[in-house]
Amino acid sequence: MTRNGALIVIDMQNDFCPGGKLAVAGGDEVIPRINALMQEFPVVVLTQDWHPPNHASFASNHDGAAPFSVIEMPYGPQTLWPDHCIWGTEGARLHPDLHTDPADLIIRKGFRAGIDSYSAFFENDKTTRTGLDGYLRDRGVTELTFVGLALDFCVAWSALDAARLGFTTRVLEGACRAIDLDGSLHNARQAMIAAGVTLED
Ligand code: VGL
Ligand code: ZN
Repeated sequence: MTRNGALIVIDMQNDFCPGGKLAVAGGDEVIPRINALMQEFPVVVLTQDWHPPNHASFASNHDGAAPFSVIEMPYGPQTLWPDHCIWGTEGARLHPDLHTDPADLIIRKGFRAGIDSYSAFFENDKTTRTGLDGYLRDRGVTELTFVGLALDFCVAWSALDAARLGFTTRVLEGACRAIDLDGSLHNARQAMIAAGVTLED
Protein backbone atom coordinates (compact mmCIF):
# COMPACT_ATOMS: atom_id res chain seq x y z
CA MET A 1 0.00 0.00 0.00
CA THR A 2 1.11 3.53 -0.65
CA ARG A 3 2.61 5.95 1.81
CA ASN A 4 -0.55 8.05 1.68
CA GLY A 5 -3.03 5.25 2.32
CA ALA A 6 -5.30 4.56 5.27
CA LEU A 7 -7.33 1.49 6.17
CA ILE A 8 -10.76 2.43 7.53
CA VAL A 9 -12.36 -0.43 9.48
CA ILE A 10 -16.09 0.15 9.82
CA ASP A 11 -18.15 -0.94 12.85
CA MET A 12 -16.56 -4.33 13.67
CA GLN A 13 -18.66 -4.53 16.83
CA ASN A 14 -20.32 -7.35 18.75
CA ASP A 15 -23.85 -6.27 17.83
CA PHE A 16 -23.09 -6.60 14.09
CA CYS A 17 -21.57 -10.06 14.50
CA PRO A 18 -23.43 -13.38 14.95
CA GLY A 19 -25.18 -13.37 18.33
CA GLY A 20 -25.48 -9.56 18.29
CA LYS A 21 -28.59 -7.35 18.22
CA LEU A 22 -28.25 -6.46 14.52
CA ALA A 23 -26.17 -9.41 13.40
CA VAL A 24 -24.79 -9.35 9.86
CA ALA A 25 -24.48 -12.89 8.47
CA GLY A 26 -20.85 -13.98 8.61
CA GLY A 27 -19.82 -10.66 10.12
CA ASP A 28 -17.08 -12.18 12.24
CA GLU A 29 -15.57 -14.10 9.29
CA VAL A 30 -13.77 -11.01 8.02
CA ILE A 31 -11.81 -10.35 11.22
CA PRO A 32 -8.65 -12.38 10.43
CA ARG A 33 -8.23 -10.67 7.06
CA ILE A 34 -8.82 -7.22 8.56
CA ASN A 35 -6.25 -7.90 11.28
CA ALA A 36 -3.71 -8.88 8.61
CA LEU A 37 -4.54 -5.83 6.45
CA MET A 38 -3.78 -3.49 9.35
CA GLN A 39 -0.09 -4.38 8.99
CA GLU A 40 -0.03 -3.05 5.42
CA PHE A 41 -1.22 0.50 6.07
CA PRO A 42 0.61 3.45 7.60
CA VAL A 43 -2.66 4.78 9.03
CA VAL A 44 -5.42 2.63 10.53
CA VAL A 45 -8.76 4.04 11.70
CA LEU A 46 -11.55 2.07 13.39
CA THR A 47 -15.14 3.31 13.63
CA GLN A 48 -17.65 2.47 16.32
CA ASP A 49 -21.44 2.87 16.03
CA TRP A 50 -22.30 4.45 19.39
CA HIS A 51 -25.95 5.21 20.17
CA PRO A 52 -27.80 6.52 23.24
CA PRO A 53 -30.75 4.32 24.36
CA ASN A 54 -33.25 6.91 23.04
CA HIS A 55 -31.69 7.00 19.57
CA ALA A 56 -34.09 7.97 16.75
CA SER A 57 -32.93 5.06 14.55
CA PHE A 58 -34.35 2.49 16.98
CA ALA A 59 -37.82 1.17 16.09
CA SER A 60 -38.45 0.81 19.84
CA ASN A 61 -38.43 4.61 20.15
CA HIS A 62 -41.29 5.04 17.62
CA ASP A 63 -44.75 3.90 18.75
CA GLY A 64 -45.95 0.91 16.75
CA ALA A 65 -43.02 0.95 14.32
CA ALA A 66 -41.50 -2.35 13.24
CA PRO A 67 -37.76 -2.91 12.93
CA PHE A 68 -36.58 -2.61 9.31
CA SER A 69 -39.47 -0.30 8.35
CA VAL A 70 -38.64 3.15 6.94
CA ILE A 71 -39.83 6.49 8.31
CA GLU A 72 -39.39 10.06 7.14
CA MET A 73 -37.01 12.12 9.28
CA PRO A 74 -36.29 15.86 8.86
CA TYR A 75 -33.14 14.82 6.95
CA GLY A 76 -34.85 12.20 4.73
CA PRO A 77 -35.87 8.53 4.89
CA GLN A 78 -34.49 6.55 7.82
CA THR A 79 -34.59 2.77 8.23
CA LEU A 80 -35.60 1.81 11.77
CA TRP A 81 -33.34 -0.78 13.37
CA PRO A 82 -33.51 -3.09 16.36
CA ASP A 83 -31.80 -1.47 19.37
CA HIS A 84 -28.06 -1.93 18.75
CA CYS A 85 -24.67 -0.55 19.75
CA ILE A 86 -26.02 1.24 22.81
CA TRP A 87 -23.09 3.15 24.24
CA GLY A 88 -21.31 1.45 27.11
CA THR A 89 -22.89 -1.97 26.48
CA GLU A 90 -21.15 -5.20 25.49
CA GLY A 91 -22.85 -5.06 22.08
CA ALA A 92 -21.22 -1.72 21.32
CA ARG A 93 -17.71 -3.00 22.05
CA LEU A 94 -15.38 -3.82 19.20
CA HIS A 95 -15.28 -7.59 18.58
CA PRO A 96 -12.75 -9.16 20.98
CA ASP A 97 -10.86 -10.83 18.11
CA LEU A 98 -10.34 -7.54 16.26
CA HIS A 99 -6.87 -6.14 16.80
CA THR A 100 -7.18 -2.63 18.19
CA ASP A 101 -3.52 -1.96 19.07
CA PRO A 102 -2.60 -1.04 15.45
CA ALA A 103 -5.31 1.64 15.31
CA ASP A 104 -4.22 5.29 15.23
CA LEU A 105 -7.75 6.53 15.82
CA ILE A 106 -11.04 5.03 16.98
CA ILE A 107 -13.89 7.34 16.01
CA ARG A 108 -17.45 7.08 17.32
CA LYS A 109 -20.56 8.09 15.42
CA GLY A 110 -24.31 8.10 15.94
CA PHE A 111 -24.15 9.52 19.47
CA ARG A 112 -26.70 12.30 18.87
CA ALA A 113 -30.19 11.06 19.78
CA GLY A 114 -32.03 12.76 16.92
CA ILE A 115 -29.89 11.79 13.96
CA ASP A 116 -28.34 8.59 12.63
CA SER A 117 -24.81 8.42 11.27
CA TYR A 118 -24.00 5.61 8.87
CA SER A 119 -21.00 7.36 7.35
CA ALA A 120 -17.69 7.81 9.12
CA PHE A 121 -17.56 11.35 7.68
CA PHE A 122 -21.06 12.85 7.91
CA GLU A 123 -24.22 12.18 9.87
CA ASN A 124 -27.25 11.20 7.82
CA ASP A 125 -28.16 14.85 7.16
CA LYS A 126 -25.02 14.78 4.97
CA THR A 127 -23.81 18.06 6.49
CA THR A 128 -22.86 17.45 10.16
CA ARG A 129 -19.22 16.31 10.15
CA THR A 130 -17.61 13.71 12.37
CA GLY A 131 -14.13 15.26 12.06
CA LEU A 132 -12.59 12.30 10.21
CA ASP A 133 -12.02 14.25 6.97
CA GLY A 134 -9.90 16.83 8.81
CA TYR A 135 -7.98 14.13 10.69
CA LEU A 136 -7.06 12.26 7.52
CA ARG A 137 -6.04 15.45 5.68
CA ASP A 138 -3.87 16.50 8.62
CA ARG A 139 -2.18 13.09 8.41
CA GLY A 140 -1.53 13.57 4.67
CA VAL A 141 -3.80 10.70 3.68
CA THR A 142 -5.19 10.73 0.14
CA GLU A 143 -6.15 7.09 -0.52
CA LEU A 144 -8.68 5.15 1.53
CA THR A 145 -9.42 1.44 1.72
CA PHE A 146 -12.67 0.46 3.45
CA VAL A 147 -13.52 -2.86 5.09
CA GLY A 148 -16.02 -3.99 7.75
CA LEU A 149 -19.77 -3.92 8.42
CA ALA A 150 -22.17 -3.48 6.92
CA LEU A 151 -21.16 -3.24 3.26
CA ASP A 152 -24.53 -1.85 2.11
CA PHE A 153 -24.95 0.70 4.93
CA CYS A 154 -22.05 2.11 6.91
CA VAL A 155 -19.27 0.95 4.56
CA ALA A 156 -21.07 2.20 1.44
CA TRP A 157 -22.13 5.53 2.94
CA SER A 158 -18.58 6.10 4.18
CA ALA A 159 -17.04 5.21 0.82
CA LEU A 160 -19.51 7.45 -1.07
CA ASP A 161 -18.67 10.38 1.20
CA ALA A 162 -14.94 9.67 0.85
CA ALA A 163 -15.20 9.81 -2.93
CA ARG A 164 -17.27 13.01 -2.72
CA LEU A 165 -14.59 14.52 -0.47
CA GLY A 166 -11.93 13.77 -3.09
CA PHE A 167 -10.18 10.71 -1.62
CA THR A 168 -9.15 7.88 -3.93
CA THR A 169 -11.54 5.28 -2.56
CA ARG A 170 -11.49 1.50 -2.59
CA VAL A 171 -13.73 -1.07 -0.89
CA LEU A 172 -12.50 -4.64 -0.34
CA GLU A 173 -15.81 -6.49 -0.59
CA GLY A 174 -14.26 -9.76 0.56
CA ALA A 175 -13.47 -8.11 3.89
CA CYS A 176 -17.06 -6.86 4.27
CA ARG A 177 -20.44 -8.49 4.88
CA ALA A 178 -23.86 -7.01 4.00
CA ILE A 179 -27.30 -6.70 5.63
CA ASP A 180 -29.00 -6.84 2.19
CA LEU A 181 -32.40 -5.30 2.96
CA ASP A 182 -34.81 -4.66 0.04
CA GLY A 183 -32.09 -4.51 -2.60
CA SER A 184 -29.79 -2.39 -0.45
CA LEU A 185 -26.68 -4.34 -1.47
CA HIS A 186 -27.37 -3.99 -5.20
CA ASN A 187 -28.19 -0.30 -4.81
CA ALA A 188 -25.11 0.39 -2.70
CA ARG A 189 -22.81 -1.32 -5.21
CA GLN A 190 -24.35 0.61 -8.12
CA ALA A 191 -24.00 3.91 -6.25
CA MET A 192 -20.37 3.21 -5.35
CA ILE A 193 -19.47 2.29 -8.93
CA ALA A 194 -21.20 5.43 -10.22
CA ALA A 195 -19.25 7.53 -7.70
CA GLY A 196 -15.92 6.15 -8.88
CA VAL A 197 -15.29 3.89 -5.89
CA THR A 198 -13.12 0.88 -6.80
CA LEU A 199 -14.69 -2.41 -5.70
CA GLU A 200 -12.21 -5.25 -5.22
CA ASP A 201 -12.42 -8.60 -3.58
C1 VGL B 1 -25.12 0.09 10.59
C2 VGL B 1 -27.41 0.01 10.55
C3 VGL B 1 -27.48 0.78 11.69
C4 VGL B 1 -23.83 -0.32 9.96
C5 VGL B 1 -25.17 0.89 11.72
O1 VGL B 1 -22.78 -0.33 10.65
O2 VGL B 1 -23.84 -0.65 8.76
N1 VGL B 1 -26.23 -0.33 10.01
N2 VGL B 1 -26.35 1.22 12.27
ZN1 ZN C 1 -26.46 2.18 14.16
